[in-house]
Amino acid sequence: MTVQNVVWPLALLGIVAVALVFIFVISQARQPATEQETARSTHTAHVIQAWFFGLLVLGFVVGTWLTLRHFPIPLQRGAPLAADVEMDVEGFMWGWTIPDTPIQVGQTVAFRVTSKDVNHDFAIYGPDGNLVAQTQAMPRVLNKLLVTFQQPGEYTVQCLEYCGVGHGFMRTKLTVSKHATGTAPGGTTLGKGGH
Ligand SMILES: [Cu+2]
Repeated sequence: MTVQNVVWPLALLGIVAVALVFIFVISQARQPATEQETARSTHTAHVIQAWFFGLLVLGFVVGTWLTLRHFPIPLQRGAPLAADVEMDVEGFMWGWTIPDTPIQVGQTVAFRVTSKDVNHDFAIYGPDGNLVAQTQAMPRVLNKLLVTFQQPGEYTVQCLEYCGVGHGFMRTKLTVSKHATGTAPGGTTLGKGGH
């Protein structure tokens, strides 16, 4: 299950919860309170506010730590700087020019990404539908993206930067094959790689 599939029901639940709080508050509205009641409820409100903001700050601190402590992620930390394969990628309205170089599991590919016209975003989704890596494709700029392919299958390249009416169709496939027999360690291809 992708993260998005978890997040949107949670967001929906959150919206419903906020709506229920509003409905509750409106349903509790009645005649103006006496001075004593007002003083008491003001004090209570201050205490609740202090706790609420305290917990909110604590939540942000803990949430930030939980989500950022993985960085730099092991793939980036341990990735070899030398690539097994180099591929020149060019985005254009609306498609991708990518060489037909065979890729095998375990190989590190250096994508040298640029654009022919406007800004695009070169994003690679794995066979499971999860985002593997992405970088901007910009005219007159060369961005290098190192990706070590961990699983075989069909990867989808999709533009992630809105670039006009054809943006949604700006996708193509990358096939990553299993280790072919007769492949030397380090990824030197002896066979055709079952493309
Ligand atoms: Cu686009």
